[in-house]
Order: sequence, then structure tokens, then C-alpha cells
Amino acid sequence: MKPPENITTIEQMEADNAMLKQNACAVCAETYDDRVKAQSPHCKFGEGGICCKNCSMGPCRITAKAPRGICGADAHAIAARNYLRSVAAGTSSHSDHAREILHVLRNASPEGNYKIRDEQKLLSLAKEWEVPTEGRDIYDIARDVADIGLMEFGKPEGTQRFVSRATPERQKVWAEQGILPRAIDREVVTAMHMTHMGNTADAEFLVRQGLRTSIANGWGGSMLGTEVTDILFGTPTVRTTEGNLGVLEKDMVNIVVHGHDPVFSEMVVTAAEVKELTDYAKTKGAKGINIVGLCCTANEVAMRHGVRMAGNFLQQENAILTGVVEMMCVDIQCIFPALPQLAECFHTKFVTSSPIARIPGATHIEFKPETAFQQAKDIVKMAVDNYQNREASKVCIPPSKKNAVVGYPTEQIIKHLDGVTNSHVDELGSYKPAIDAIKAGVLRGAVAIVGCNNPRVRPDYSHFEIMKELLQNDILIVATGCAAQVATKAGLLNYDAKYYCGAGLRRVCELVHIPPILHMGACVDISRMMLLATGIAKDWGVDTTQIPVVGCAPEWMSEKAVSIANYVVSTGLDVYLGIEPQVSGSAQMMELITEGTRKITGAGYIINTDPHELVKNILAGIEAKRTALGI
Ligand code: XCC
Ligand code: SF4
Repeated sequence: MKPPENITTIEQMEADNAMLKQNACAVCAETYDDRVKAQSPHCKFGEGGICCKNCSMGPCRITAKAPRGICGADAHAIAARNYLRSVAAGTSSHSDHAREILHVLRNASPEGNYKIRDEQKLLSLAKEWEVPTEGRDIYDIARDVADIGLMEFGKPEGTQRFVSRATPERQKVWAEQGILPRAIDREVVTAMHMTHMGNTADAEFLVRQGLRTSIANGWGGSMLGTEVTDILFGTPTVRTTEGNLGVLEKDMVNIVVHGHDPVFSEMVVTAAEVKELTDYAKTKGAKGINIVGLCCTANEVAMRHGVRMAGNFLQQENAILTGVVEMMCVDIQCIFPALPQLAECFHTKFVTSSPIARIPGATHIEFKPETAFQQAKDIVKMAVDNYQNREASKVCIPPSKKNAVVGYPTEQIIKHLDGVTNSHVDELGSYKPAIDAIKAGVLRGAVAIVGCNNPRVRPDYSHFEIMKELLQNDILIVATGCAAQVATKAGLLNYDAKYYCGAGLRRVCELVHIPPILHMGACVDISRMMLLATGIAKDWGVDTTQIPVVGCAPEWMSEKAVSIANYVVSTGLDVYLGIEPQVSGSAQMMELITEGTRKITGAGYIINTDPHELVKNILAGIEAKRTALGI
């Protein structure tokens, strides 16, 4: 049987890229693959994590002849310190993002630019945090909730509030192991302090602080980010959209929103729907305004508005190379500094909006919540005015796009599961139907596939192969971030993807009417996955580390991903990596991240750069969990 039309191949995806590369050559533009060549071979010391520049006696590089830095730090200390600093940076990124959104919640008002869209979620968080709600104005409650949320960053004592959402067993492990996270800022600062010259040199303790700092992300910053984003912009629901560069329109004003913070992109999306602006676009000869998303912003606006997704991380240059992007506007994280220069080869306007993501060559419009809507309208108008500057000779839009069903937060997953048995579901719902399917072996387990794409491997290929093979083996997949975008581009987020599924998974998908890969959102929403795993474990009556559910990041690249991998391991779930963390210069560190953490949290990394081998590892891991559970 031939794959249904809605599913594409990696070859087709690569042919699109090649077509755009030609467009780049035609305008003499440099792209990431040129820079990969220029950077190859990579520095071995950096790759192994054994270059230290934490003080000015260095930099020190570890070799057989020079096994210690000037201060005496060995390869293990240096690799572990570098690794912990990555966790701290990743935790900071997700958490600072959340903090910004909490400030927006704090200032939300019925007359202002930002309102409360999900009162229910706000009220349940208020209840969880014991904020009085009886007879109070919803915006007053919001302010109190925001204040408590903001205290999570710097409170002088206590631990992260959301850890109480974990299984009781997990909380006990974290407490006993001394890795219960205090205030978010405190954990990041402690990590930076520990890695200062002349502090911790014992790799194990640096790894432990990595776990603790990461829990402050997954069960702190990221979880706050997800909750508050839902409160402000609505908890996502299932909707159908499209993805891949074919969503760019030849005869419309194309605006790409790229980054992570929905406070910005939500407003641009709203502004683009204003009639006055769509009419204005028509006066300029365009058929309308076409907003599309890129990277995690794409996930955020697709889940809440059905906005179409142009693609993932390594497609950011490709979007501009189509020659039809009037404007790319960005906020924070994962934005190539190469973009303004590339935009100059075309008519594309490149707009930065955040004071913490300034890029030379960009037009900077600092986005402020108080003036957000007006600013968004100005930005959209600027894009419309730019439509007439498009050069027909440079236009090249690959026609590829696929249907995608998106928007499966835990709330939505529970609703669908309820459809399986039509059983009564209480307020919080139950994962029992999924558990029964896993126990019966109809589903073997579930894998959370997350993270970026990366030119270190054949981009998107690892994701694609791993997803297909897991589906064949009756493994349900949940996806976020750029991994979810690969699934989108490939056509694996639509119902037709059951073509790839084994008989059991196909039956489940048909029964509850879901695609076999559930789109759970952006990377901060990996916190949703932690709650999903926790919900399953609680309903099962076991700890998270026992259930046949694991994480997989086939092509991760960012420091955020290092922090995520750590909090997934802290939650007791094994993480399968297709890219090796930069610690291989230390045998002790390799042992610590693959085996050592098992003694602390019950989970660790399994690393394999061959996607087919990695799938074998995942399947073996899932079967081992099943056996241990006696199923
Ligand atoms: Fe960035 Fe979140 Fe990675 Fe994509 S997956 S490249 S981190 S956009 Ni998070
Ligand atoms: Fe070298 Fe030690 Fe300074 Fe690092 S901290 S640069 S290993 S002397």
C-alpha cells in the first residue's frame, strides 16, 4: 500500500530545501549549511566539554599530556561545570519567559490589552494556592495568583509549589536526594556559584545540582509559563491547521511570527485580523494578510488559533528564502542572528521586539504590554506597506504543506480517553482507559518526542524515522516543539498517519478519533508532558519511573534542551538522545548521565546517534518497564 497523500517523505522535504538553496545561491546569500562547512571539523575540546574558561588563568584544555587545568581541575570537573552551566542557562530561558508572562497576568485588566481567557484555569490555580476566590473580581484573583507565581522566583524559603503535583513517591525521592528545588533564581545562582573557579570540583555534585536546577524549570518556570499562558490566552483545544512552507501565499502579505513568547505573537495575530488592516492590504493589491508561525511560536498560535505553521528551527532561513515574506517578527530564543543579513538579500523586513534579544541589522520595536495592540497594528501595517517591494524574480515557494491536527493539552487528552469507555469521568478526569490499553498490550507504551532539529545529523531524518518506527510498534507519541513540527511537515499529525501504525495503535486512534502523534504544544509545554506522565502513574498507582513512558530528543541542540532532559530524568523518565551531550571528554560524566543519575532519580540517558538503533533501545526500554510491572 502506498502512503496516503497526506504523508510525505524525507526526500520530498529535502527536495524543498534544495530548491530554496538554489534561491540562496542566486542572491549570493549564505545559509546555515555554508556555516556548518566553515565550522567543520568542530573543536574537539568543546565537543568533549573539556575546555574551561571560567577564569583568566585559562583557558585550559585537557589532553593526555595536560590532564589538569592550571588550578588542578580535571576533565570531570570541567565537563561537569560546563554541563551544569548549560542547565542553568536553559532553566533561565524558560523561566524568564514565564516570568514575563506572569507580569502580564499581574497587569491584566478588562479594559487593557491582555484579558483573562480561561477563568476556570485561573480559579483552579487559585484554589491550589489557597488564594481566596469567593465573591472576588477575577482580575483581583489574577493579581494575587501572579504575585504568588512571581515569588516562586525569589522566595527566601520553601521549595517550588508545583512539586506537590508530582507523585508522592517522586516527591519523596527529591526530598531524600536533596534535589527539591528552592526558588528558581536561587537554583540558577547556586549553579553559577558552584561552577565559579575554585568551588565544586566533584562531578557528581555538579550533576546533582543540575537535576535540582532543572526541576526548578520543569516543575517551576516552565510549568508556570504553561499555566499562565493558558490563563491569558486560553487552554488549547483540538483544531485543524496546515504546516510547511507551502503555507506562505503568493498573493497575500506574509508575516512570519518566530520565537517563543505568545504575549507578542498573540497580539500580532489579533492585529492581522483587524478589518481596517486587511482592507488596507487589499488597497495594496494583496488578497489579504497571511500570518504563519515558526519554531515554538508556531506551536503556540497554531494550538490556540489554528494559525498555520511555516516550519521548525532549521527552516527559519528557508522562510525568508522563499522571497515572499514581507516581514519576519521575532521575540525570544532560537532566532538565528544570521536572519537580518539574509533578509537584506530580499525585501523582507526583520523586526525584533524584545530588549533581551537584540540583533544587529534588525529593526527594533520594543514591545510593551501597555501599548501592545497599537504596536502590533503598526507592525502589521509596516508589513503591508512592504508588499509592493516584493521582487517577482526572487519568488520560490515550495508547494509542500500538510494537514495537521493540533492542540492536545492533558485536559484534551483526558476528554478523548473518556470517549473510549464512555465511563464517568470526574472533574479531573482519568487516564484509566489509556492504562487499560497499555496493560492489555494494545498500546505498548508512550514516547514524548521533543526538541530541535540539528545539522549535526541529517536534519529531520532522525525524527521522521523514529516516529514512523515507534508508530509501527504500537507506541503512542506525544510531541512538542520543533519535533512536533517535523511531524506536521511529514503529515504525521493527521488521522491518515494511522497508515504507519501497528494494529493496536490504529485501533485506539480510530476508537477515540485521535492522530497517533498528539501535539502538546511548545517546549515550555513539556511541563504538560510531566503532568501527563504523573497523571498516568497516579491512576496506575505507581511512580512515574515505573510506567512504560519515556522521553526522546533525536536532534536536540539548545541549552533549554539540556535542562529539559534533566528534569525529565528527575521525573523518573528515561531520555533517549540522538545527539551526544558535550561531556564525552570525561568518562566519569558519561557514566554519571547515563547510569549515575539512575541511583538518584531512577532514570538516565540512553545515547545513540543512529536513529534506528535508538528506536531499538527505546523499544527495549519500554518492554523492560512492562516486564517489571508484570504486564
Ligand atoms: Fe528552539 Fe522551541 Fe529547540 Fe525548536 S525545539 S529549536 S529549543 S524552538 Ni524547543
Ligand atoms: Fe583553568 Fe581552572 Fe581557570 Fe578553568 S578555573 S580556566 S581549569 S585555571
